[in-house]
Amino acid sequence: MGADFVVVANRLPVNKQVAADGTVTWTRAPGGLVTALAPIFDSQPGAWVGWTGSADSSDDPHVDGIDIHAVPLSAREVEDYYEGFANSTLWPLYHDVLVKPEYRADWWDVYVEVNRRFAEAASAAAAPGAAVWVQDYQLQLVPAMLRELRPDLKIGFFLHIPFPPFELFSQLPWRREILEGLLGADLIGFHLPGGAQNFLTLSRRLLGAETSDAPVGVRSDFGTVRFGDRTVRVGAFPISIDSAGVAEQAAAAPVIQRAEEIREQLGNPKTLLLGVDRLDYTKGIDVRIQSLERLFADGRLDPADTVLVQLASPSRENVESYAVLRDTVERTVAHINGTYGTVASPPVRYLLQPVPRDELLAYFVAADVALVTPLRDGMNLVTKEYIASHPDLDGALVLSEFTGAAMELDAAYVMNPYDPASTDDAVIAAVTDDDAERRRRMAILRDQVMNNDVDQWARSFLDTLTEE
Ligand code: GDG
Repeated sequence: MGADFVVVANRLPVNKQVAADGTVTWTRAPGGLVTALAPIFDSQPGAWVGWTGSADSSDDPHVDGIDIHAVPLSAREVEDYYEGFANSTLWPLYHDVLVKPEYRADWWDVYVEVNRRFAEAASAAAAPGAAVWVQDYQLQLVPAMLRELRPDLKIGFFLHIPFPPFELFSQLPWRREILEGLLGADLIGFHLPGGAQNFLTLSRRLLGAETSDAPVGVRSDFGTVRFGDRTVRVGAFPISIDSAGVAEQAAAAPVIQRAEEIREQLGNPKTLLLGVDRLDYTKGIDVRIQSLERLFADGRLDPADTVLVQLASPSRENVESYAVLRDTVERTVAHINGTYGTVASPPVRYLLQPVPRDELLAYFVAADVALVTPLRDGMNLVTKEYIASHPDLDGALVLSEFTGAAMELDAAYVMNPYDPASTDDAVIAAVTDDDAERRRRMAILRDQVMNNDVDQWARSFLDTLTEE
């Protein structure tokens, strides 16, 4: 039989709970992608192919409404495919080589093997003629492998991270294989037209494929790559959030109350700055903390009435560059608190723990200014969640021009994270501009986020994939 709609992603959208008596139950994980696709799963039978997140596990999760197909990975495969090729080769290469990518043939071999296993699982899950949507950089070979097994399928691919220009991508020893893997799809989606444009250039220059010349638009004016006897479409589909859902959750009385409590617990500072990120070297956590230190040192901000809350969720802790980043951030935080704080009120509050969703929203509501300062980021959903949490138009957003979000949200206080003066000036403007200016900017940002939600993202991609 099989499903008419299949999502293939590195991770399954499930959480495991083990009761005291050992009984295991599975629930839908409340993540971005599963929320985005929930309406589509509700309207037709759908399957999801992915890994549970545990190595060497024979778990076979079941949840309501989605036919789950677990792809098992051994501990060695997690090391070589996930921590190795995906997160120590592709992730840094696609993020401007912020960390030196490692090119290892043994990792590549395992990446190929694991991609094949995902393709086989997808092939088994899909009904004849089904639409299959493959997600992200871990699975770039799946489209071609799946097409080989199942030429009857409509295959889409979406990349959640930036797609680099020719000059960077060409470093990859397996550059042709990756391009050919992606070209197994009927539609390849990127967040930004620039990523799509990079893909067209690479297909032309590295594969000699015939490609369209016209500029790629946003959800329109798709590019094309003529590859073998097929034409592959390439487009920009900027991802978003469940804007109305986030706005509603952020406006709930317990969240508002918790936001007030947070400010009180922090000593009711005049200015509450907020950073929320996975602890990742792309996110520019060090950029904002170093800016704060300069602003204190120059007397432009007063440490007595300014607090920065940095919520950092642990990420990829087995990868060396992440451990290095963690040390740098922790040393800088300690240095600022040691230099500018008092025992009772350190100006930086840093958490290295994931916080529950409602608690996170309360921080969004409480913060006067969100600091989103990545050195490179595909989109950045934290930006959009912060904006959706401010229906009263209070709040201000400092946003790096190197995020995908900056393309749509140029009414933010946009800064260049490589330029300390630009960073400091943006933070100061966001803190000190008068209410009218802050509200003017927030109104434009809100219009953009409330009118372009994740449902539009998913539907525009899938409608383009399935249209005749
Ligand atoms: C990749 C791309 C692209 C964070 N800490 C906690 C927590 N979060 C939530 C945020 C947000 C999500 O995690 C992070 O999304 P981002 O988009 O900001 O960043 P990545 O994880 O790097 O995502 C990125 C995205 O894919 C989608 O295409 O935008 O560019 O890198 O939703 O709120 N949630 C909870 N506790 C935390 O401590 N509950």
